[in-house]
Amino acid sequence: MPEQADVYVGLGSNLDNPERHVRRALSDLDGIPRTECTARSSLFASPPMGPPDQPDYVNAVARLRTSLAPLALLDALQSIEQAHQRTRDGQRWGPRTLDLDMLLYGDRRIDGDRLTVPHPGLHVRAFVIYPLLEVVGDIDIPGHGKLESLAARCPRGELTRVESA
Ligand code: ROI
Repeated sequence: MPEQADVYVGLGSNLDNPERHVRRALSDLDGIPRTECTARSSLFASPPMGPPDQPDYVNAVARLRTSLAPLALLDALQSIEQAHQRTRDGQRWGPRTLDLDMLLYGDRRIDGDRLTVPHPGLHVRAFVIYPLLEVVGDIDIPGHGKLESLAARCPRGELTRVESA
């Protein structure tokens, strides 16, 4: 059996029935080869970070158990985004049908051309920190310390639960 890792993925959508995109993506994650979705957070609504002239987001976090290597998993996440009509030609930080961000891959730190892990925005984004806390409880985020202390420095703001896990 190849080595397995727990991976946390952040999901976000704010176009074309965002809640449906997030729910379908959660089941798509379970269909990735050599990968199982072992937990997920509630769904949360959050105002956009970035340009304010776009709809609110639906966000969630999933935990995957996988034996895929980080870049093979990234390929799989990007093909799910594409299957959700995700385009990458819009404005920076503009609206999107589906965003799948690899937040954590075990306790690894990765700094490559295609992938940075822990995700560079993780420690300042309420819409990532609070759903992640729901799934994992308090853990150490490589390079940033305990998740609980990141939460203490990052107010929940207008993040609201739209559906419980
Ligand atoms: N803002 C919120 N609230 N949720 C997101 O998932 C999200 N994703 C993004 C940017 C555009 C940074 N803003 C976001 O990529």
